[in-house]
Amino acid sequence: MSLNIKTINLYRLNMNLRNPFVTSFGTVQAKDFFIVEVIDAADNRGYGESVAFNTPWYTAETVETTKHVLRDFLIPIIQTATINHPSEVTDLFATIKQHHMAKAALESAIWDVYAKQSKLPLYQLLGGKRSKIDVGVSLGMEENFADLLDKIEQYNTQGYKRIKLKIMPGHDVEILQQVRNKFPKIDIIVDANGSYKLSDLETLKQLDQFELMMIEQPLAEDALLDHATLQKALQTPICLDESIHSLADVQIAMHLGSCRIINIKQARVGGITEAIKIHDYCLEHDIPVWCGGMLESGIGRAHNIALSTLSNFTIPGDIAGSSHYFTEDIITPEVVVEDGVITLPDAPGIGYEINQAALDKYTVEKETFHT
Ligand code: OSB
Ligand code: MG
Repeated sequence: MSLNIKTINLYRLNMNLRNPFVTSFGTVQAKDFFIVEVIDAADNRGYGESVAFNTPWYTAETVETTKHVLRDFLIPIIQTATINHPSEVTDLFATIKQHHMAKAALESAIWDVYAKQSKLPLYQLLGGKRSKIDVGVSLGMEENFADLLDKIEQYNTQGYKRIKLKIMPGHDVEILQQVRNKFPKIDIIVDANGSYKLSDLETLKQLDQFELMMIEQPLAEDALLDHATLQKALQTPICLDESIHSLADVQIAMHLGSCRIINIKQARVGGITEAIKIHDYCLEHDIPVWCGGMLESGIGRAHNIALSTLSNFTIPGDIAGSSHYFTEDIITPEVVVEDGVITLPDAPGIGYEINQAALDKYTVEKETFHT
């Protein structure tokens, strides 16, 4: 039976983060993004979120490219297609190259509406067997180092299972030395967002002394060969984030020895179907994975939470509670983290209701498409 999608709504939202999020590539404060709403003939509503920023500093996509590709290419494909299962959507989009974040926003909404039609929680439909996931938090850089130490203390006390810290050249060894002096035992990931070069090898080697869980994306997005050289010189496992756009990228990285761990962001790999393929491949090849984040609102977060119930997500993801990011989220209930654990809601689909008043309040543009 076909999904029978009748309407697609594209909402553009502006939501401010409670705190500016500072990384080596820039600062995010005002979030400008899209929510895709897919409505079927029985008025089931599925939701997805686009995660690209206004500037192409994380990867190449932006809010404007997302809008262009959704309106002019991806939505028209869905308007004329007959879809029997959400896993068909990736193939339907194959004539459109890259633009994975735009694809994922629509694909994940179609998974949600299908789960609602099937009256199943999305995580169960995806094959998740556990209803609780362990989570960690990703902390941006702070101008004042004492503030960073306070935040680490605060999130550690709240029970987050591990802390991720952003590093960049000139903002690394000394900072980690002080963090380790104060917190000798906590689990730490560092994320460079591609800010180092292989010529920084001597600095990167010094990070081995801090017994980090991993170094995330030390080198540039396309530097798979250099990552392989670096991994051979380091004890600390490398995890790739920006470099991984597909299962094929994972296969190349593993063939070269570019990393030992994969950060899966469904939005970066074009949606849930590709994310599951990567998960399954990594499970088969003994490569641990974890779920990354893009400072999403509750809708994108709910998809990340559902995906994280799959068995090879053995490392806590970057999935903090709603209140870490926003004063008010657009879902209800909001995402709550208790002792570093999120309990999955058991309602059909993403399992969280839309907070319609909040969605309306943050919407600055809305466009409707019919099939
Ligand atoms: O590199 O993982 C990253 C946020 C925006 C863009 C890239 C990254 C991040 C984070 C925060 O580290 C993850 C989150 O809390 O959503
Ligand atoms: Mg990262």
